[in-house]
Amino acid sequence: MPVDLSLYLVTDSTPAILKGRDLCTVVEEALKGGVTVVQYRDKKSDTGDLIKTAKKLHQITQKYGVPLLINDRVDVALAVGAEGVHLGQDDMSMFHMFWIRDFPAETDTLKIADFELAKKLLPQDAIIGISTSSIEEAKKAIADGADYLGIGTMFATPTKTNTKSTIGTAGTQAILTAISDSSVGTVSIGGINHSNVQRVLYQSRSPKKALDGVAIVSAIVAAEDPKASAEEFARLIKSTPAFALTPRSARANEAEALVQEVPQTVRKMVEVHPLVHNMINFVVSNFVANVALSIGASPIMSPYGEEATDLCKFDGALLINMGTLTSESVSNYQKAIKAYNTRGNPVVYDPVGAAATDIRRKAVSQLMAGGYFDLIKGNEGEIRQVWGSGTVQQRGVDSGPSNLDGQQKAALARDLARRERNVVLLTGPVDYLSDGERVIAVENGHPYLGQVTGTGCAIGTISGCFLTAHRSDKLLAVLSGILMYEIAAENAASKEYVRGPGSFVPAFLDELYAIRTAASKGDDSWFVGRA
Ligand code: 3NM
Ligand code: MG
Repeated sequence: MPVDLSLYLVTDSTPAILKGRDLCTVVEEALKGGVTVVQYRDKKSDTGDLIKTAKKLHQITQKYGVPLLINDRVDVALAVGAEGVHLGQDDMSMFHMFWIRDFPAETDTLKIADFELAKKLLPQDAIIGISTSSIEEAKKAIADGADYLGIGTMFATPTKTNTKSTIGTAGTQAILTAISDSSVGTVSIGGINHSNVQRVLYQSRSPKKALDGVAIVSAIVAAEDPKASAEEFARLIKSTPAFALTPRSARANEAEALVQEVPQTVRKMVEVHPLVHNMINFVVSNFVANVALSIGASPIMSPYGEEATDLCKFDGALLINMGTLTSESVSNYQKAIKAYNTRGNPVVYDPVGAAATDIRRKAVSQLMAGGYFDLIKGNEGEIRQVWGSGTVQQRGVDSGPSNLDGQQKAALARDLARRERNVVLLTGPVDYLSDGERVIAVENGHPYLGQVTGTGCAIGTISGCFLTAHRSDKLLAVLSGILMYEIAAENAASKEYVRGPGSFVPAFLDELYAIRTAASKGDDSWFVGRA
């Protein structure tokens, strides 16, 4: 009988998590809230106490028709008639077969025999789950005959600090891809809470295999109200995240059809008059704010993460540009990203100098683990760093040369977008834009753009404005922003009075303003024959 793994509760009896409450009461509350499977995990109590508690728990879980699994202890599972066990890779030697007299005494033998022995001793229909954190472990567990895999550690968590590796959504996706022809059940574990559960399910998904559920310890057991917490998890698990890409059916002449939609997308953006919240470097702040004003958006420059709780309520986007990173930036970004993700308002990530220093490389990993970005925008080096920050098994472009050709750049943008299930813009002389399916190369623009600070950063801000106004197709939204921007740059550079970067800047703002004014009147002539 297949188990419903969707909301998998793992218990914890440590005082910091249980906070003096009775474990059985907490578990019953969680069951009322909709937990679909319970694992009794207690690494400290002695066998007598384990059996006593497991018995009580089993009476409760049976009332709710939910299976009870015992962590590590086949003996305890047998003693109370639990529905199964969960075995960890590192727990393989912790076997306590106290009544099997002829059981071999060598630890090595115990380790090897663990799974097989559990299979042999437990009833035929018992559920056996295995912890896995790599493709190899997952494949081995499937070959052994595991019913489901606990895949982790998703995010670093204070609940279990001795975890082997933090694999994130990208690592989880790599495992799911590698085992996609197996029907084995899968749950993700580690640091999952209300604010990230939808992203965990959404971003871990591989084309042919998705997670069946999430395993939770502290976000339910340590919650003020475990029932309410479980209910909220159940609701979130069932619903599509607000930031999800809209599934599209493929069309013929895709690129041409898409380009034709650009002028109306620009009109829409001007109409919406989006707010754009910039957490941006101080070098370009003024220029970028002026660009946003010129295109008809409302910029606010705020590095203060807590302000996002209010700012995210407007029809607008968040831009994270880590060009002048400080010791406080990452925690501020994370607060803001969480607010916008929860609201479903777009977030753009510009990982400026991503590979430049240790601090920045670490910031990239933290941010990639900490939220969903509708768009990641960067140059080749930055996008490569982002790509490398989240893989269990690096592949493809990682091993390639450091200077990618056009085709490799297009593939990198596409692979990252596919993995993160978002849109990626890899900038350069030719910009590559992808949503994981479509890849578009944009060759508009002018060399003066490279001679003025902030012209690259402004693309992040502009993209945020367009993503706000046009949510049904993120790729089209970003494409429209780039084309408006680069056509304005071409127009500005062609003015007689523009002699270099200095005179280019005011002309550029004027041309952005001119396109915005035309668009607001429904005039699309600025676009005809330009892209
Ligand atoms: N196993 P929380 S992480 C029990 O990675 C456990 O295998 C993990 O706790 C693994 O939901 C973990 O409070 C703890 O973060 C998960
Ligand atoms: Mg274990």
